[in-house]
Amino acid sequence: MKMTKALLVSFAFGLLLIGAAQAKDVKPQSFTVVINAYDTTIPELNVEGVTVKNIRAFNVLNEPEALVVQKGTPVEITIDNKSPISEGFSIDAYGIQEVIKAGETKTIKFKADKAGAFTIWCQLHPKNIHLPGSLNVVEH
Ligand SMILES: [Cu+2]
Repeated sequence: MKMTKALLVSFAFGLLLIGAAQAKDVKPQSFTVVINAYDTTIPELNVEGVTVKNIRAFNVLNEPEALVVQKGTPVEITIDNKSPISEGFSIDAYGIQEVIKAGETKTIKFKADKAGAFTIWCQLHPKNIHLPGSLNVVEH
């Protein structure tokens, strides 16, 4: 009797472990990346006695800037482009190169089967106006 109960408990525990392992394998990890543009104008700035007028800076960045995922996990990234112009979304190591029009949302899917830190960048515009993002695929 005591033996049977112990067996049942270990069997149930085993099922739980199998269930957890399967859920971990199939469940995709979802991210939402918002591409935002910031247009900053400083009307007047005095630096060490020199006055500079109308300093304009235009920056585009991905929010959040870093995505972290376990190696082997299916990944879904929804990209929401809030920039007033088309933006690019590239991850070279994964062969991803998308163009998202202004105001458009696009979802991409892939399996994170390569470990490492990969730059997410915009292939359409000069790199100096973009703050690049990163995809970090970590080993178990
Ligand atoms: Cu861009």
